[in-house]
Amino acid sequence: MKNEVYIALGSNIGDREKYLMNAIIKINQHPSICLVDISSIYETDPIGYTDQAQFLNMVIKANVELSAVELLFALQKIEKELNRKREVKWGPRTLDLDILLFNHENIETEELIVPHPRMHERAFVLVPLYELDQTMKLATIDQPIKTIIDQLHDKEGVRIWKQKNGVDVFALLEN
Ligand code: A4P
Ligand code: MG
Repeated sequence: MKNEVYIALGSNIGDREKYLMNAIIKINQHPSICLVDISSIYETDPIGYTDQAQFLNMVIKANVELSAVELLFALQKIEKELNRKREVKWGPRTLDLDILLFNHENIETEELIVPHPRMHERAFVLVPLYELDQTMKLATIDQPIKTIIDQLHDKEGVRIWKQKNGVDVFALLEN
């Protein structure tokens, strides 16, 4: 059982890059998760609850030998280990790990909705996702990602912060 997944990472408290990197290290150390690819890191204006600091966001691709809900629990454990507290909905966080896609499955349970219900309206998710797969179509909308990004108002709020081929990021994948 090998499942192909995309996970969104976000941080806007403390050493944001360190939280993202530590999350990737922990994800990659999980015995049932194999990291396949990572996007560049983007600095993004906050969406939803806007009175908070800018985020760093990125997307990773992985193969997992877990069910979707097992993956959710593994990611929530990592969020907790990296000081995530749940206070304000959509508010500041050291680390947010959201499952964007799980194969091509549609999942709707109390604890998990996949594809992530707000991903198609968020440039901070779609821009890094597009970097990983330019041919992908979002099943929910049946449009290429590029077409959706071009129509999004918040895309100006998403700026490259560290290019993927920066030494630091590649060093992670080689471990
Ligand atoms: N849950 C349901 N579906 C999923 C899924 N696909 N992946 C449930 C992960 N979790 C999922 O999440 C609440 C509940 O969602 C979980 O218990 C899980 O069972 P949470 O992380 O505890 O709470 P939250 O972060 O307030 O909600 P959520 O849904 O993660 O928030 P969003 O919608 O991701 O918004 N602006 C910028 N620029 N960058 C950001 O990263 N993030 C948010 C958070 C708002 N604004 C942002 C950013
Ligand atoms: Mg979340």
